[in-house]
Amino acid sequence: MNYYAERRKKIAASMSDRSALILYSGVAPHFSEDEYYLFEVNHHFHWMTGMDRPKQALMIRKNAETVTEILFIEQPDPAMERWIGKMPTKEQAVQISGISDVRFIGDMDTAIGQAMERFGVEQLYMDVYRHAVSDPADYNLEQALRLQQLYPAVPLSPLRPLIAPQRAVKDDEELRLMRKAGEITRQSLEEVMRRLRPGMKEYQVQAVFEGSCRYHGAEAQAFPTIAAGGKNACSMHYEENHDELAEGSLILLDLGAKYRHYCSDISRTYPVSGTFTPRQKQIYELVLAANKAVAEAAAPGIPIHKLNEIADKVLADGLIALGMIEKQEELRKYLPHGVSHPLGMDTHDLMTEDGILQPGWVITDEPGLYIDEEGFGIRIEDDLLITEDGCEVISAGIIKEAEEIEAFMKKED
Ligand SMILES: [Mn+2]
Repeated sequence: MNYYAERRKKIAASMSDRSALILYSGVAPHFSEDEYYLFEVNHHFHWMTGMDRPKQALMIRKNAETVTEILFIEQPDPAMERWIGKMPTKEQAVQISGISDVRFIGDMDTAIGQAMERFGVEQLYMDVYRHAVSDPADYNLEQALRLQQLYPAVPLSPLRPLIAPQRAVKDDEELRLMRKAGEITRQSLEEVMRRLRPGMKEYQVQAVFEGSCRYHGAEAQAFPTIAAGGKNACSMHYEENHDELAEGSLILLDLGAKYRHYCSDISRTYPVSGTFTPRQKQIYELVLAANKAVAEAAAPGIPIHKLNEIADKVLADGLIALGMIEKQEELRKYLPHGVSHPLGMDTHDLMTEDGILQPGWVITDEPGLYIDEEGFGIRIEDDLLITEDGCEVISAGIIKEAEEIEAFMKKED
């Protein structure tokens, strides 16, 4: 079975009659002089083809229930291969993607012309996503603007609403990669616990984690590593990681390996000296209880935002009992963020508009409490796979009980 063929079948099923989908893998943005940023393949393109090189494209045409697929790749060029290594051949592209009609990218515009004129395409689907108004257009958006100018009578529709509900549900191959990303993250967090000491710099903790991820086969980090000691944990997106870790303090780590384009997103909070103080443990246990309550509640049919209420209730009740707040509304003082988001190729992955959990979705479970006045913050984040009757904590192997963490750090001393 070819997973990519199965995925394309789902997208084609939701395309209208007499329509075409055109999707490019993209190009690496320019950095400076003769350098380019690392190439990141368009995630929809990779999801639909399994290919991950620049200057490739996919065209799907649908006409009276007949679906035609063409994959375009760069023509292998021996002179270029001397510099960059072997380029995939047509045969390899057929093998990976399951698309039998593979052509060279130089022939793409001819194929577009034929589709538009000869086959009377009346609807065009492209990736026209824009995150912020101020962002420069990415490659697919540029191409959409170009084709819109060439074919002003053919309406352009965003691909995103078709693909988002499908990408939210992970198939077996995606789950295999996500479990592997999670496993590398577990191994690398254990390496961090082995080496964590007072006096280390936050960036050294980051280096231990990231070096271990690469050592175990991850190609990149899922997102910039947060290694926030002490009060730095109270800044939600602290990424500077340049401070020294003090004796008796906590370090909040929010990080994850990326394995073959799939992300893991985990937070753990460790005592730098190997043991939690009673006060740290008190707050830690409260966050852990909220983390477990969310995993307990996550199930098909529940809207993802409902998980916020579940975490908030546990945390607010706890803080009220500790006399830190008087009513639930005051919780925001200690918890400014939501507790869950979908996870996949994107760290904040795609989902349906209603956000109602379905089997096959992978979401995070990340409550936290940030006590600025006491100089520490705690977040515990797991990744959950929604199953038929609840969820599976796919990061269950990454220890999180306070006693387990203390025992692990002691043993490794
Ligand atoms: Mn997260």
